[in-house]
Amino acid sequence: MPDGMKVDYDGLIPNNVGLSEDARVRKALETWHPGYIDWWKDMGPDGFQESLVYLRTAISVDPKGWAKFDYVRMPEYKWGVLLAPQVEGRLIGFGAHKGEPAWQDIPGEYRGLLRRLMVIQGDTEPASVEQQRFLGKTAPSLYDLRNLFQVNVEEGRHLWAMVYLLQKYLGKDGREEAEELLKRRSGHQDSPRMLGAFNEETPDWVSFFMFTYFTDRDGKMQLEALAQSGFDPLSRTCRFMLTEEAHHMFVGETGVQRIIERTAQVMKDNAITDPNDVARIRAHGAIDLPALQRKLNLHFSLTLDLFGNEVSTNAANAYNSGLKGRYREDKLDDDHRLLDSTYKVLRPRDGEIVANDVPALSALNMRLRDDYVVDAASGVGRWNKVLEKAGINFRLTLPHVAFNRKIGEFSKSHVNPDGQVIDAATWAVNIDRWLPSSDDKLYITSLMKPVSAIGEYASWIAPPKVGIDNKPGNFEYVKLWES
Ligand code: BYC
Ligand code: FE
Ligand code: FE
Repeated sequence: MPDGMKVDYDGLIPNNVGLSEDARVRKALETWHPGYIDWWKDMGPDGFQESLVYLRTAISVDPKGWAKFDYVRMPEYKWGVLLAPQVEGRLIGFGAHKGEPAWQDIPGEYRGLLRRLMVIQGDTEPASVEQQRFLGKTAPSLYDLRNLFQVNVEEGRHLWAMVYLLQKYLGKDGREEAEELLKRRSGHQDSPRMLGAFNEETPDWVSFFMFTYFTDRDGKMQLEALAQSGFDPLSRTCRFMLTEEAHHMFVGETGVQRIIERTAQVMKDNAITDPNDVARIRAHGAIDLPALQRKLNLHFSLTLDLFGNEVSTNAANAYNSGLKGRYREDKLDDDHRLLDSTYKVLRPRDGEIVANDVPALSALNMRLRDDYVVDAASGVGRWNKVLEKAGINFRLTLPHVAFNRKIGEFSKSHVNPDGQVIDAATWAVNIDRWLPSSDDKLYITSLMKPVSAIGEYASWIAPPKVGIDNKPGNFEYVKLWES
């Protein structure tokens, strides 16, 4: 294994950043550790802390094989500090410092900006664990239960990733932020998590799969943008986090796909040809496609809010300073400064949606969101392939980006999923057709019964085609009680 890829497992905190020779940061992290474990026990998966879970743990940062699988009790998971190997001679790729050597330390003038970016990133990670805290109690199978917990422990590790950077590079300020990250709570009235979508509920497994498909994908896009950072330790951290993120989105994509497969099977077995024949589909314990579309509409629109305002001086500053780039900045072919270019931003004007040219630097949130929508559409296409093959006359679609928005240009407009600006009355009459209705919620909640026998799956979801780590679908992915 090449140097810099191996992880040191000797101390309390597995790492490839030389913690054993860095007494100050090691001590800071060891001091933070008990509070983290308390947080995990209080706010992590409820009721499964003693179960043995078949989890992957990183043992190297080599993208070709960094994981080892074994049964682990979650509080004993090896949360480590893992950075992608340093690239010799890496240069800053964009903004005012383009072409200068990447920073190994934080330039004094950028402490505030970077602190904010790292704290916001860090805040989302424990937030998602809090949102998913009760889902274990209603898992549709041991396979899905294990996937939930894998996602949860890795989001915990992502918090560690940001806390390490805060503690190492921002001294006392960083230590205070690290403490605060353990204090805020998703959905809490007085000390909520920082971004809107992370204070929403993830009340059931359909939402969990939509969340890991759509919202973890915002994680991917933001991490890709931060992986371009001129602050090299942040870039390296995000590059390794991205290798974990792929699994989270896989869980979401295949989860939704398996719901569709099951619904298609139920329709076929019972000669139901109309996808809107909700009563009959539900009578067989499957999830009707219109309800699935409404869940999709909700989670897609909530996630779009995470890109911030379409026009943002924060984003312009972060780019100009070389701290946060565009999606795949290093693959783009332009001047990487954006001082003279423009970008199209969608806005409501007199009841229409128009595209205005604005300075490209200030439109970077819009641009990242556009890249996100393209990325998110690809999986929807794969879901529709399943419907096409099954001969079902229904297609899932992404709603218009202006639909159901709370942040940005459209936060004060009502726009339907097709992208037409409508009045408040029309919105109110149709909302149950476009977003999960109380009827959907009641029905989906009624399906959320745990299935914990080895190899069995709930009525509303098909088994996976292949299991995890080449294990079959009927592998004991979680030993609920030690035998
Ligand atoms: N909710 O200039 P603007 C993940 C605030 S997900 C509440 O447009 P900016 C994960 C904003 O803070 C990835 N407030 O903002 C996924 C600002 O407040 P201040 C997380 C919001 O900075 C699943 C003000 O409005 N990582 O990893 O251009 C599971 C003006 O806004 C929201 C990141 O987001 C909101 N949605 O853009 C687990 C990367 N949006 O400063 C994990 C780091 C905006 O004026 N963050 N505001 O008081 C950023 O790059 C940026 O902060 C944002 C916002 C893109 C989020
Ligand atoms: Fe994460
Ligand atoms: Fe994630």
